[in-house]
Amino acid sequence: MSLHINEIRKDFPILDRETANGKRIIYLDSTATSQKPVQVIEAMNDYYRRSNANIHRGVHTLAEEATAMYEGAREKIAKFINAASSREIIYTRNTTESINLVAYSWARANLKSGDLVILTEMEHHSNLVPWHMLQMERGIELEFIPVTEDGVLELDTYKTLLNRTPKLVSFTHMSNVLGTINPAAEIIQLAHAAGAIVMVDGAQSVPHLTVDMQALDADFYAFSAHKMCGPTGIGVLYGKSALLESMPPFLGGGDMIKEVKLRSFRANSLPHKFEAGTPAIAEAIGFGAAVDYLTKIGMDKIAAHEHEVTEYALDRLEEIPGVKVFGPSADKKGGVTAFTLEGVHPHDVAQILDRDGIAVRAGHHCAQPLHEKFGIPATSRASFYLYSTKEEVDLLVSGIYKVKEMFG
Ligand code: 7TS
Repeated sequence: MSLHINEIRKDFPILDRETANGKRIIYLDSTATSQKPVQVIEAMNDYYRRSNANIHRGVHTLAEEATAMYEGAREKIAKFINAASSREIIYTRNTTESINLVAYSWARANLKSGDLVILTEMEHHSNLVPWHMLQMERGIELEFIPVTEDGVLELDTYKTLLNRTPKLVSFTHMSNVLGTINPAAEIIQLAHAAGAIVMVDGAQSVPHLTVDMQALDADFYAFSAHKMCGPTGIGVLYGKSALLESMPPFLGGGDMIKEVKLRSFRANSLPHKFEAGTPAIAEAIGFGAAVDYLTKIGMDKIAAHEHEVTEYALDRLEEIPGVKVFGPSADKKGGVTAFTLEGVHPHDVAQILDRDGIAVRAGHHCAQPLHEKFGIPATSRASFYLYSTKEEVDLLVSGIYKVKEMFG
């Protein structure tokens, strides 16, 4: 049972547009951000046209409607990741802010000089820099689970590191460069057995896989709407309610309080305690519509489709002399193919592909240490989503042959 790809593509108006030189857009950059279906665009439009008001503070019709829509989206998101309660869904701006919330609130209340935090060598900068900052401020220690040549985590080294009783293990569920899907349940279970709290960067997993908070048992889990057919400007921090209850607030201001005196305040209950100020209301509603959209199609079908396209892309890319693809085989990864072309800078590859309307990203993809590990400054990266097709892979491959010709 595969996806009705032509029907799905019709939901994404942008896939129909052309570049200035009349080329159809071949969008192979969904790892950076996904495209948005009309269902999401219209949900946000309808909200502004019909229901716009501030939330949680009015008794009038519009305020009640806006509040119900904003909170309704939270319920949908909770269900989508099988959280035990929607109180465990904190709206943030994005994955980056979600990780920073944990670093500022939980970590600053719980970590002291010498405490160990375990990360991995394949982290996005957003799961590195907040911990570097805490290291500078607090003197915490950082260790990294190494990445093998094949682009998977060295779990034996992880098990050895766990003997040093880390306070926190924080890792990405899926790499945005290698595409590697890490064995999250196993990593979490081992961390818990060693007494550590676990934070998962789910920026790349939630859009592409079925994730189940209660089965995974992660303590914190972060993701962004914009990579899963939703709008920019909103993300989620999932946290187990007991942990969130025990943490101090992150930002102070309106909405996150129960009561304020001139010299003191009482924090609001979950999830509002962590949502200071007027939030991204239209974006939350768009996020809810994105979750509805993905749910209706079915995450298992989406994952199967992406697997098929990725397997095909890996076969075709590896056929090209001079192309080296990074990361494990298709069965261990999601729809991300980062590659180099011998003798051509990744930026030149991307720029020449762009002349044919083919959108790939080039650079270190905010994973500079990982590129350093592989001894390269940058890669070109083609990535796939539910609307990607094998024909688009074929166009990518022809484009790369063109680049090769130009560079002799
Ligand atoms: N973690 C991972 C694994 C990511 O891929 C990204 C974004 C982030 C965190 C940060 O997400 P944000 O929504 O807070 O920005 N990754 C990419 C990328 O690969 N290209 O552009 C953004």
